[in-house]
Amino acid sequence: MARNLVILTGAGISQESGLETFRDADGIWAKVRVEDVATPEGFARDPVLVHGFYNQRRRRLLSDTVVPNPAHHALARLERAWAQAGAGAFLLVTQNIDDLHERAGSEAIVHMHGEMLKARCMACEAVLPWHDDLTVEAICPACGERGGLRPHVVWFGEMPFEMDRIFEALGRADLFLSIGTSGNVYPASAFVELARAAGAHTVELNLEPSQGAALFAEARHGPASEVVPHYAE
Ligand code: BV8
Repeated sequence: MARNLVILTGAGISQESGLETFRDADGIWAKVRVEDVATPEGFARDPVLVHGFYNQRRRRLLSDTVVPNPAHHALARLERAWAQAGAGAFLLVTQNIDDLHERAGSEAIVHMHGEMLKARCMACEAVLPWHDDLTVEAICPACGERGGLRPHVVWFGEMPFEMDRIFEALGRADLFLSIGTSGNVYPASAFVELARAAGAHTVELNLEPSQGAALFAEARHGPASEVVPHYAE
């Protein structure tokens, strides 16, 4: 039977690669206020602070020590095996703005919260690869506007990307895996209910039970680098 698989990942899958999560005790939201660095209002109020927040995370992501971990590699292998078996549709939806899934070889990826290695021009809407620090002085290579570039990420109150494609995939899912996410942020936190409504088997692979744990038919708890390869093989 064709088996359409949708996978959702969150910060927990990148934690063992050395990237901070958000809501763990030592997480990002313990150090900076969401309102100041992850909202359009915060950016309008203090763009230098917000650029600094993302520049620091971008530099960390591009450092030599941050590489995909066995969980990222297991999902890339699973995608290839899925295609080779002609098993059905495969979609990897990530809330993460890092590029570790790409570096591990995953291809069918949706970055619903954007990507920190891209900038967007607020004047011409161009989306540009961006591996340097972003500043309020930066000039858009596409239109020449100075000071109009922002991180190409989705802040609270903004519309996540490719929601139609995600909802369509969830509507025909047979299997839904949720990996490394606390289930705190909507609309990602509602995906398990959409998958269940479509008749999918739902599995949570997480260090500990998430906020939405009771909604899943199955759960495996432990570090992603152990639990995901074991489940995916
Ligand atoms: C929207 C920016 C409309 C990029 C982020 C009141 C009630 C309910 C909802 C709302 C409300 N008021 C407003 C809302 C909506 C709001 C929302 O959900 N607010 C919540 C917080 C109250 N959402 C929005 O505004 C979204 N937009 O709703 O638009 C709409 C809706 C539908 C369709 C169209 C339009 C926009 C949300 C995007 C916000 N941007 N970040 C960035 O800087 O990264 S959110 C931020 O949280 C990140 O993107 C992150 O990806 C995301 C989710 O966090 P997690 O990935 O889950 O990370 P977390 O630290 O929380 O959890 C990590 C988990 O991993 C833990 O469970 C931990 O145990 C586990 N773990 C740790 N280590 C490991 C591990 N697991 C395995 N192995 C390990 N080693």
